[in-house]
Amino acid sequence: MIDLYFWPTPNGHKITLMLEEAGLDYTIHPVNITKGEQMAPGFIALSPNNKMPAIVDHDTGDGDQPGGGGPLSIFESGAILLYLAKKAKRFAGETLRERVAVKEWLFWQVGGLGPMAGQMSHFVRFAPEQVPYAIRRYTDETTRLLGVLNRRLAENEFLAGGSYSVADMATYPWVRAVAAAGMLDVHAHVARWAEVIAARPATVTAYAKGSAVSAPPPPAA
Ligand SMILES: N[C@@H](CCC(=O)N[C@@H](CS)C(=O)NCC(=O)O)C(=O)O
Repeated sequence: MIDLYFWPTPNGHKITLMLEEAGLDYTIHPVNITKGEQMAPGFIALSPNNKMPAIVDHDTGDGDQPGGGGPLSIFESGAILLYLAKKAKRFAGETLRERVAVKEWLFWQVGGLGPMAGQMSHFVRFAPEQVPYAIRRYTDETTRLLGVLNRRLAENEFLAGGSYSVADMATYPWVRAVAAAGMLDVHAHVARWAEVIAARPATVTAYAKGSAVSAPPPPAA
């Protein structure tokens, strides 16, 4: 059983996508980042950078190794996805070249598209003051990165090549988030790829479970 510390943002959805694809048992523990729950000492003990997602795996199977046995906590979405791919023995590429490509595009996402699109969203939607330079800088960089993605997907079905992988699962939630702002209109290959991923049963289930986490409670009877 895996405990998932989660809030329904793109970084959170990456992990539910993978857990659903892999068919691993998990329990969601909401970390309401809009109320500062990521700063609670109990959560920081699992995720020292005080950001979600984080997981705790209670069934690591490494009891015979030095320091092994007992629950294992993991923070940083890229590290979590690579761990889960190893555990599931799936979604990390099927050939040497695909396995290298999975890491290239996973690192590209966590170091590039995620931070840039996140800053764009912050300055466009949440900043208490309008900062035109920041809006332009992060929008331009996100647009450039979508162009990079579009070129890759013009020649490959998925980011690693022919097989769906954790690199796609890391990237898709950010693309889905910016699609609402009309940013895919000029990136036809990204739009094609996003439609394919959106239709996967695991994607539908992952987003349904994720959205339920922050849904308002039903009115009292
Ligand atoms: N590099 C981290 C980023 C995680 C991240 O930025 N999480 C955000 C939500 S999407 C968060 O927990 N924010 C709370 C805060 O900044 O205090 C990862 O990939 O896991």
